[in-house]
Amino acid sequence: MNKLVLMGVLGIVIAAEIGLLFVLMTQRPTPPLSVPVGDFAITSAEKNFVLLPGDSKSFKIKIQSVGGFSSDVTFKLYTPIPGVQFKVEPSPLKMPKDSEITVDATLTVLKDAKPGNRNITFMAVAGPIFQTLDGTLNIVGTDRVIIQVRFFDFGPRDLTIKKGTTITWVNQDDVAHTSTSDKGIWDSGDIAPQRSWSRIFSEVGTYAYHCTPHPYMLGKITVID
Ligand SMILES: [Cu+2]
Repeated sequence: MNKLVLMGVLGIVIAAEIGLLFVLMTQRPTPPLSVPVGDFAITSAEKNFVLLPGDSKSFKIKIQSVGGFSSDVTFKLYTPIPGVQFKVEPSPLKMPKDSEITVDATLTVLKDAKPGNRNITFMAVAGPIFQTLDGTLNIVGTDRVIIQVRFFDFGPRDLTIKKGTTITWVNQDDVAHTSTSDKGIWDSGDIAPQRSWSRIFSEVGTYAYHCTPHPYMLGKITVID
């Protein structure tokens, strides 16, 4: 009796597996609703942004369909940046053939975003095709900003701050580093491991600096009004 039940259960399991295998083998990927033909181009007059945490900036992106291209286009950042949001209205954008449409894009820097100057790449995607726009985003530091000295590097290496901001270099390496102005405006002297050094920047300008024991360690600070 037990043997019979066992064989029955085994039979059901095998049947179910054959069924599943059949479903898997006959299932084809759903074709996309529209496969884009041709290509498209995106341009923007504004590509370089200087924003404070909490700030938002609207700009225009122009999309042109080329060679009979018609598709839904969506937008995003090529590489997401923590604390940075990028939105385009409308989304998805419906691009008819031979059209040229200008959309409203908004770049938002959240309050907790880390200051620093970086590259930013905007991306428009239509199925397997995508186009990118390269720009820069300087998230401006105010009040107090920390530069981490770690792995023989300054982070951020390139930084924009408001006049009157205090920068603190925090040494997280196991060896001493310095923050030394290339023009001799300041010199921290040795900052021991796990120690820090601060300076207030009250004059507008661009300041290059380095680490004296490791001259390949380079940093830049831009002070704006
Ligand atoms: Cu160093």
